Amino acid sequence: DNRHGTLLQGLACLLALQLPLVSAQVAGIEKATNDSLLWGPYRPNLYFGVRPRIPKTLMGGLMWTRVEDYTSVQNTFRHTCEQHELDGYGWDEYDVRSGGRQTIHDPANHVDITTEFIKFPGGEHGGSWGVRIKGTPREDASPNTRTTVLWYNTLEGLGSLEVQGADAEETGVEGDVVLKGHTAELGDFEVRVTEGKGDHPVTGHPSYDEKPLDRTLVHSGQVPEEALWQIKAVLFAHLKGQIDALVPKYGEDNPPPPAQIYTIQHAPSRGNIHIFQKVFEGPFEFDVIFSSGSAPAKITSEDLTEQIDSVTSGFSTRFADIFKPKAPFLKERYEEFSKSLFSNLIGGIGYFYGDSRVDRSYDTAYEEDSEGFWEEAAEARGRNQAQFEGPSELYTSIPSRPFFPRGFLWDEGFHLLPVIDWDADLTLDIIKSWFMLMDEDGWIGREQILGAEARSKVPEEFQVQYPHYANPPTLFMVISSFLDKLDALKTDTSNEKLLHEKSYFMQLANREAALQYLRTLYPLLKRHYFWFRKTQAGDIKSYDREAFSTKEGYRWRGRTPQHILTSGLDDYPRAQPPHPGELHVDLISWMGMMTRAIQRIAVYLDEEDDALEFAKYDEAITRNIDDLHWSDKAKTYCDATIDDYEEHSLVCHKGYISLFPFLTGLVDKDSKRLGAILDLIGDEEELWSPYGIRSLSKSDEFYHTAEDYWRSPIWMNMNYLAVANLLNIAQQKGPHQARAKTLYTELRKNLVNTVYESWKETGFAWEQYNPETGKGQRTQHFTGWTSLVVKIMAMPDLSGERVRDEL
Ligand code: 6A9
Repeated sequence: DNRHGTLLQGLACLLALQLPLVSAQVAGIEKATNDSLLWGPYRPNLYFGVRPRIPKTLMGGLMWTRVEDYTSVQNTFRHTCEQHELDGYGWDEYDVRSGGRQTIHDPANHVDITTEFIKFPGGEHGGSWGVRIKGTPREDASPNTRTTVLWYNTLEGLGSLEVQGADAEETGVEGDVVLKGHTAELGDFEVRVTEGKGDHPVTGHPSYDEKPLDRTLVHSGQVPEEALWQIKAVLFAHLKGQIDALVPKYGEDNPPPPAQIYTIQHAPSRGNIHIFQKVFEGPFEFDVIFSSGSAPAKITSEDLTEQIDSVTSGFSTRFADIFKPKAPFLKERYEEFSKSLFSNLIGGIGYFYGDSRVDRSYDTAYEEDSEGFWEEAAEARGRNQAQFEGPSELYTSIPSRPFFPRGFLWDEGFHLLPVIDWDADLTLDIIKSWFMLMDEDGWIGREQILGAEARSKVPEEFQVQYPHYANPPTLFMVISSFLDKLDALKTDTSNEKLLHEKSYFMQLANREAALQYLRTLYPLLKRHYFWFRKTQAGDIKSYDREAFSTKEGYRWRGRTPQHILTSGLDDYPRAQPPHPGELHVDLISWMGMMTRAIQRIAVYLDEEDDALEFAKYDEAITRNIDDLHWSDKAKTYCDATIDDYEEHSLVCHKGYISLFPFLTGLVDKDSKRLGAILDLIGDEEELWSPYGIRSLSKSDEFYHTAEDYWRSPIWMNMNYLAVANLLNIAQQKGPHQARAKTLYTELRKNLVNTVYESWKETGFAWEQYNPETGKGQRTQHFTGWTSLVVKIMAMPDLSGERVRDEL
């Protein structure tokens, strides 16, 4: 009837009113999160470089060198992070939202440099920022060590950049220099390079009048865009021109001193590249301040001073709340260590933009379905069928600033496990960025080498990505962690820790925002999941066993006799020779982890049919892990292959591979295999070492052989999974609880000490650790998954010792 009708109409009105309200709130959350993440040291390949998360835009960077002789400048000129040239560098404290402090120890230049980077919210264009650059001569430096410091800004794409009020007729600028600019995304802005503090060399050379060193030199120019990231080469060419002009003027036997000769021509104007140079003698300090035109006020050096203090103390408080190391790591030094590792992880986050090389030939050899497939595939790769694709963008953290400053898919899932405890919104943004790279089929490239600058670091033969190559789906672990947090918040609103973190958990604290995020992501997750099932399926028809009626068996594509790079465990020993019928136990385990994660999301989103389907796969995968991969003889999980008699046979090399069902959380506390798994972990003749779990058993024939990359060394990502799963077993009543507790306690202690001792000794985190000596090895400054030790320190102490000796 009528009354009923109006009521319903009224209700509809209310709903209509309410819905946009909710989404406006969600949109507000998104804007706030985007604004505070817009700027950052998002060029982690540089010692210090800043840019916004905008494709073609304003960038900045820092360069320096000692200038005391004519010859060493080539080798001591710093810009991009390189291995083995510094005594340690990185963020002691860093928060993506507010900023932090980096310290750089440069022995060859006899100087320590700090970069204190601070963000200032406000206005319509993502706010302002400032960086304070300080140089302190090292102990061994002579008191008049001369340092040349260069700051530069470049502009890609449309917009303008012009030095304001500087006179090219002068010999430099006294006081601050201001660069005015405009782009569509950033609006109007200025970059101010302050006069700063410090003495300048007075050389007494007759050229000094022409080239005095007590002011800031500015050189502006217009160069092709491809040249912008190669600024060092551009600058060196320019300096050479300067030297060629200056030297003849004063004669070969009386050239201007190095501090003077290595200076740019003062020529401020407009252009897409602006270099600012200062020459100091002894300690120095100056600021570079970006003020957004739409922000209420320009930022001053005083603002910067004030904020540096408050950001530092804010960071420490939050850090103590979230990651305070638990016993036995109570000494102050562990907290400092933990802060540094974590800060380097999030201080290493970068924004990348550019094209990439993909081979989309779908060459039949890439089906890898015949014997000898790897030779055919190698030939197909040799036919160079790659094309440029994109450009695309990626917001991600990276394994290592000097060596691999770019995104790696399975590394990223590990990176985000600590990051999500600190800043859930940031984490969700990074996950989204990765899933946006997915193609129509559901593929995401394993290694993201976007643009010419990123490519310049990678040998040609490693640049091409193939759309049938996978990499472990670790981002699903992070999504599970997000759901854990949502659940914890729902059941325990008094959970102080989560509430404290609320400001960085807007999508968590706001249920509607969380659901909306998951709903948007879900189709992509599904596409990726089904891409895996289809493209990495194993050929289990050949296994003539009833239990294998379901198709759950998997094989990594892209293997060669010596490597399965796609598995992430590059040279781990596998079946020989490769066979198209082989099945990989690590892959089926990843599939199990992924299936459980996506099933949980489906339940969350009330996708009931999907949830039922995933539950079926989960059951079959769990069963087939045992049926296809458990060896009664070796008492461990193994890869499978087809032997000479065309029969299913197991290939057992004890090590990380054998632990995979356990590492991915698929082995229940009551499993009858759990005892054997714990035996393997704890056996000193097999995987156990005083420094962590070895990648391959000491008793395996391939231990320490060939490249010895994943054939003995201790890797922190796998050890993290081991310690986390031991903890899980240790916290539930069950037949193996006590054993798990002991192993957990010992392993946790060993891992932390290994990374800590090496960090203390060398100043760096390393890619892996030696199982015999505990020393860090391979890539230096590997601040990627090695940072998981931050989470390990914050895990509970289950030792039960009332009074224990602190380490
Ligand atoms: C080749 C060399 C200047 C190898 O951490 C990234 C990856 C891991 O995903 C993988 O599991 N690392 C591990 O086995 C490093 C891979 C680096 C490849 C770069 C080019 C650069 O030469």
